[in-house]
Amino acid sequence: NFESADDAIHYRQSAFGLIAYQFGDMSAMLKGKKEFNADVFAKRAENVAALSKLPAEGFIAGSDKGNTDALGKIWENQADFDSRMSEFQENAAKLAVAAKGTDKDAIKSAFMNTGKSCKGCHDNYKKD
Ligand code: ASC
Repeated sequence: NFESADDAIHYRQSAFGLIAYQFGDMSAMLKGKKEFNADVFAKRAENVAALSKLPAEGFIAGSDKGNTDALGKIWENQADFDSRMSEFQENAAKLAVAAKGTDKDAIKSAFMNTGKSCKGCHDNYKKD
């Protein structure tokens, strides 16, 4: 339980920041901006799968007020938000599985699906 909206906002932003780092590194490898290292990639994907479970707890009622890009719409569409969050977690788990294998197309497609989960929620529920 958080003491305040600010604490909840800080918590979820910390988790998203760690997710973004993992994601950025995987993206660089898939785009050929850095050498693809299967072990590092698999670790990043594992990290996202684990980290994907964290942010939801930080979206407490009233925490659209403060230093946040989260829109109040989240709490008016809680079921949709929750299902998008679950879909993100499922896609991240699938990416972690694919990343343990050697099928680059499967890895890329699982990565794209996870990215779509990120973007889908941002487009709907994040200030631009
Ligand atoms: C990232 C990042 C996002 C997502 C999104 C995916 O690396 O910071 O917000 O990917 O752009 O479409």
